[in-house]
Amino acid sequence: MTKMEDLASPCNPTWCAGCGNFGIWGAFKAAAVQQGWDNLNSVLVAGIGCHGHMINFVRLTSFEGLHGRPIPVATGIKLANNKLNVFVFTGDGDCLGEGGNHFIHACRRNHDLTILLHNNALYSLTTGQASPETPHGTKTKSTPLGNPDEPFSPLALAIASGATFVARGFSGDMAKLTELIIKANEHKGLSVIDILQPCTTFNKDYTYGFFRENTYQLPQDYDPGNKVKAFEKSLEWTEKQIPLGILYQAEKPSYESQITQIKEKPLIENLVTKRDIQDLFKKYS
Ligand SMILES: Cc1ncc(C[n+]2csc(CCOP(=O)(O)OP(=O)(O)O)c2C)c(N)n1
Ligand code: SF4
Repeated sequence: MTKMEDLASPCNPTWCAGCGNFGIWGAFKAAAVQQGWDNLNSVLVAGIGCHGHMINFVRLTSFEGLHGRPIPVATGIKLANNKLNVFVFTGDGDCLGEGGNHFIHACRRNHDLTILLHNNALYSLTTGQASPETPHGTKTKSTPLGNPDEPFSPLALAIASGATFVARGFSGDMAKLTELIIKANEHKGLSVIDILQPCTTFNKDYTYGFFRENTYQLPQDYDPGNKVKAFEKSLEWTEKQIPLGILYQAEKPSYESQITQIKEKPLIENLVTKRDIQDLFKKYS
């Protein structure tokens, strides 16, 4: 059993007042308590950015990778011990810019990971430059005349690349986000939650008010098994028409479930034995 106090870290959050990362932090901890995630059954991996500080504020086993590289680290952890719940905390810059290649191939391989994509549409830690999610025309420090690039939908990319659980949450609705995090972790395969996360310091467009006014929950009768419909939904981003919830879910063998060497038991439960490999060297030299 995990209690809220077990997750309390000696470090107090350093995020700015009102930052959306607080909501993600609260939702993740609530999910951990409900599900009993602890140091023996779960690992958190983060990239570099404001989002990455998350692992300093939750007392669970964690690893902060290089910028853009939390997914390959998480993949390695999952392959070494496929019994673990492995959570990736990543930013839109980290996951879709620097780490875009890793994201695509993790989706394609359907690795059994839960990716929490803190999407504030900026590179915030480095003081608000344009990211792959910044709207066209937005003035930032790196685009003082207006962003000439178009953003893309991370959820459309995830569906097209082969992810099998694709959802969107809002950090301002912790209760719903907690549910999504639990469902994403229960899903066997690559789960991604695009989390709309206000950056109160640098993003003056994507505010709590903007998201409250412009998002809606997918209705009860929405069928997440319909891939074409899900793709259509993933491209919806207009006034009052930003869908929240599980857009797409499919059952497909995860990468890990197909690796025969870890079918019986995790890699780390195998005994390490010493072998003389001199004959091999001779054979191939
Ligand atoms: C290889 C590398 N490139 C660039 C940086 C500088 N850098 C650190 S954080 C960051 C942006 C992070 O943006 P995002 O992933 O969106 O996270 P946020 O801060 O918005 O949560 C950059 C460019 C770095 N640390 N390493
Ligand atoms: S800069 Fe933005 S994302 Fe970073 S802690 Fe402050 S409000 Fe949050």
